[in-house]
Amino acid sequence: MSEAVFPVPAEVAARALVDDAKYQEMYAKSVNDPEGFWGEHGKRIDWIKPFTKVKNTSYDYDNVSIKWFEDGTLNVSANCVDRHLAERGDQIAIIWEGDDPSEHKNITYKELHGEVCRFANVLKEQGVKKGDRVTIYMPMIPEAAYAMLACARVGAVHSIVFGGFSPDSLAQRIEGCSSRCVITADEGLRGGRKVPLKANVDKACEKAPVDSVIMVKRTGGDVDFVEGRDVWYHEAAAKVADTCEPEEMNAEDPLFILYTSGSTGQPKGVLHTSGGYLTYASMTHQYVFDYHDGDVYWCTADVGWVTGHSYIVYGPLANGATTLMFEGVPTYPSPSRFWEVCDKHKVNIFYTAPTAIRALMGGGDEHVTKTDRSSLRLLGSVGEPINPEAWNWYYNVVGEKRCPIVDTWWQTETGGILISPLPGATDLKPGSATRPFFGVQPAIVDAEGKVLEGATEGNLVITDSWPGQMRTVYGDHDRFVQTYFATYKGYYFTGDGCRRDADGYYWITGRVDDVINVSGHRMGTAEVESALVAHPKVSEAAVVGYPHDIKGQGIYAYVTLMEGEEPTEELKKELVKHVRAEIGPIASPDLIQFAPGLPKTRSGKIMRRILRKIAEDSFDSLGDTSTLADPAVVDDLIDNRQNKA
Ligand code: 6R9
Repeated sequence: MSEAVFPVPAEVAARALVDDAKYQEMYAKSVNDPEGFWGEHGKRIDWIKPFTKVKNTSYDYDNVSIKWFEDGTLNVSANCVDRHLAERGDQIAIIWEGDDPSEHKNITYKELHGEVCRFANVLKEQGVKKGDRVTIYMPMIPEAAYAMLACARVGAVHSIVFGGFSPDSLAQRIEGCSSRCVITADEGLRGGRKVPLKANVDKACEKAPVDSVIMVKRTGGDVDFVEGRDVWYHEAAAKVADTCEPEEMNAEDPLFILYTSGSTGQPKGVLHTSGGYLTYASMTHQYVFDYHDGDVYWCTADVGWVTGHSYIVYGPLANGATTLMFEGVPTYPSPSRFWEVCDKHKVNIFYTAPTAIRALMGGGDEHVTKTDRSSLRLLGSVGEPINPEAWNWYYNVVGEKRCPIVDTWWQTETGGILISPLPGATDLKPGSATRPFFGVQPAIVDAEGKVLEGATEGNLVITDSWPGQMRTVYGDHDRFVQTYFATYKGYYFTGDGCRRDADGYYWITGRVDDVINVSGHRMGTAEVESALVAHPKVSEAAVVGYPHDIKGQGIYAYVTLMEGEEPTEELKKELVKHVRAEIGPIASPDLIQFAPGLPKTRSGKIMRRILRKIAEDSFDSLGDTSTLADPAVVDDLIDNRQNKA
């Protein structure tokens, strides 16, 4: 097979932290002697009481337990803020770029320290203590980062809920970890449109009451104010000191919970702890992005997703970096926005998602080429497999063939990047996440769990722990074990399919479970189905993903109506609205097909394989349908398919 290979450019190699020989050497040490390797690299962060134990982890099905640096103590916010004050107090920590191009703000490390301390003191005044859970439902404004770091400072565990989730989803997540405090803003601002964050919090709190709601003023829009519960942040902050002693935390004390979708049931609260997570986030940020002092780094994610946690806030700030935080969207006020922001702030490292690249690619090259972009040195991609067409456009047009692309594969569960090129060490192949990071041991297994060697394809597992790995599902360790360690005993199962080529490069082929990836957002088909059947006119629903030009995958819903209900276009619209209200706009079905019956086995199991094929418009290879209870339903589904070419 002839595939394009892009060797490491000489200028990139010249300044890079590691070349290929160094990568090989460090990787070998990291897997042959993890204790020695991580014992050394664990020192990259500041410990209050240094650890003496490095790794204590077991993937044994009967005793899954993951601990790193377990007797060390530290404070994550002190690592991200205080420890930089002496050397880089006046350096910019956060560049904030508003939704409207006329608004931006630079926050130095010294200023960040004052802001985080104030926020921490406000939390304390609201009775938030070490170990308490705090839900954050915020727009992309600096206060979101202050709030995260303030939680870390007082030892509270934050749970961020993306602003695109509905009040019901928010309520579920507040309840799921019994948060007593919610931090929000009056309204968010995205692409010139207002997002009613506080109104959503009010609705959520009808179902999941909390003791306090701290509200940051962003737009000044009209909001309700509940006496005794609500606090304006600016009023509370004016009354507290701008210093606050950081709480001494154990390495294994929880840092945050982040809800994410799986193949079954409701979203899981992925729990990350302090020492190992921060070590791993900061180390991957430095090496994968080849971050050097003075670089300006921009990750376009939202802090509501794990990418925002690890690569806007914790990783970069632990490294004393300058990190850019963007409130808006790629296409507002024009499809040149990303590149205008790169020029305005002289961005060197730019990290975004394939869905954004595809959307901008569709808008035409002139929106890119009319900007300068000469500051750019490195490009990154995350969230889903990047198709070679988008990769080439990103490389040729955006990066002008100068900038390597790091295609970083990882998950909410992994805390940080597991498979990615290192700019100075790895030749690139468009569409491949290439090679494992230090300490990461991927393997490919067949359906029975047999490890496959050499060039092969199968399911991706990781055979041993790394410091950034999630520790448990909040409040449900058994679910953690069943979800990740039961399918292939002795291994962490990623849920992704993967191919390994003759050079040992990894190519992620997408999820092999019932999780779909819509614009880089993870969505459980079961969640969308349960939202649909909650509608009074719906009797049954089955949801699958189908290939979508911009989103990667679109949501295709097969819906069986209650006896006597009319299958109208109006009802389709109503169902879309209903799902948006139940879960949030990100879960809106793209296509709905009314199905008098769903293809089921005689034992009543829906045959999703068939539904996926029909949704893909490739039904001539449906495979064996002989086990269906009523094979005739398939013909009706094909005749009425919604994704006809
Ligand atoms: C960081 C993040 C995780 C799932 C993951 C995989 C897909 C992410 C990818 C990628 C191919 C990449 N994914 N990065 N697939 N190449 N570079 O996205 O976390 O939201 O938990 O999603 O996303 O399928 O399993 P999360």
